[in-house]
Amino acid sequence: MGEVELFLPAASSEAVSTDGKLLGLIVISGLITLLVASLIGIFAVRYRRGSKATRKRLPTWFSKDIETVWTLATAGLFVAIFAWAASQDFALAVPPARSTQIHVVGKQWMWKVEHSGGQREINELHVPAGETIELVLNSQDVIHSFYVPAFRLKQDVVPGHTQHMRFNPTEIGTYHLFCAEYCGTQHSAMIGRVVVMSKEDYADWLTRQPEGDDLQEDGRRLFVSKGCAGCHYGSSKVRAPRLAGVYGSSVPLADGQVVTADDQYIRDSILQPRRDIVAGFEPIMPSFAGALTEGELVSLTAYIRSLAVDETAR
Ligand code: HEC
Ligand SMILES: [Cu+2]
Repeated sequence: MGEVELFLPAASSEAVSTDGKLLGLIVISGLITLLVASLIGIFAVRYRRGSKATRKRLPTWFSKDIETVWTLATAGLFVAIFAWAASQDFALAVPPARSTQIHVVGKQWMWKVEHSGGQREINELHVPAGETIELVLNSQDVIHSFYVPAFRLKQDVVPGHTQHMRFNPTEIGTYHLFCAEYCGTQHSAMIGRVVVMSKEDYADWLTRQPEGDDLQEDGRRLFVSKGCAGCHYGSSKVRAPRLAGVYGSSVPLADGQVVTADDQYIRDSILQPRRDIVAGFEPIMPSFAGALTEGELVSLTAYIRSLAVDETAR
């Protein structure tokens, strides 16, 4: 970082596979260019005006066959390249069995990061090498784009949507972080750095951060202070669904649909409660749009997620 680099470092396994694809494309196009250029050269010399080369007409079926073969060959090549690249993209989209989840909120004009232990940082992201990292991205205002060239990864962050971005950092070091979507006058200042550390250094770094409440604890407090508990705790007189075990389950809705309660669903339930009404309940939950910051939503979701695991926390 700092000096001008000709070749970007490849600091994640995704970077290695992306570079592989790029190299593959360059080699294939290079070989084809070479083939076409040399044929042009050879034919230009061989059939130049006045040369004694035979110029007999070929039967039409022959040129038709050649035409068919090379059309099919190039089409096949394109499909093969597509399948190769798509399979790698699909592999990226599959949630890993185990990952370190880190929440990132983009806002004009900074990246706010929250580790699951409650550690917070701004325009910096510390991650351990050799683990699958899953970033859960949200935007508080406009469209931003989380871009780490050394990982060859870029993810648009659209307000109202929860985006996931996964990578396996491999090389210890410090790398550029950019916002790659014009998001207002200070867009160009929305830059930061990603610090890839060894597992031990990362664990050490986490303990050295100022004690913040962890996200679950933060969420539990908000759940009470924002009035959610008044309806959702078992002792309430209002009929509202219990939230223990909801996260990750299939929720039947009043309109007959069944949806999976993931981050996006929890978020929509809080911000647009009228959209997905749980079957058997009245649509009495008020919308909390504008009343909660992105960070608070992240904490509330973390709390509701923790209820799925810990049944005693009702
Ligand atoms: C006035 C009572 C009331 C308040 C306050 C309230 N809720 Fe609700 N909530 C409900 C009811 C009733 C439902 C079921 C009907 C629906 O889906 O809108 C519900 C549904 C939900 C669901 C979907 C549950 C499921 O089983 O799929 C979530 C998640 C949720 N609320 C979270 C919250 C959070 C977080 C807060 C505080 C920020 C909150 N609620 C505040 C009454 C309330
Ligand atoms: Cu931005």
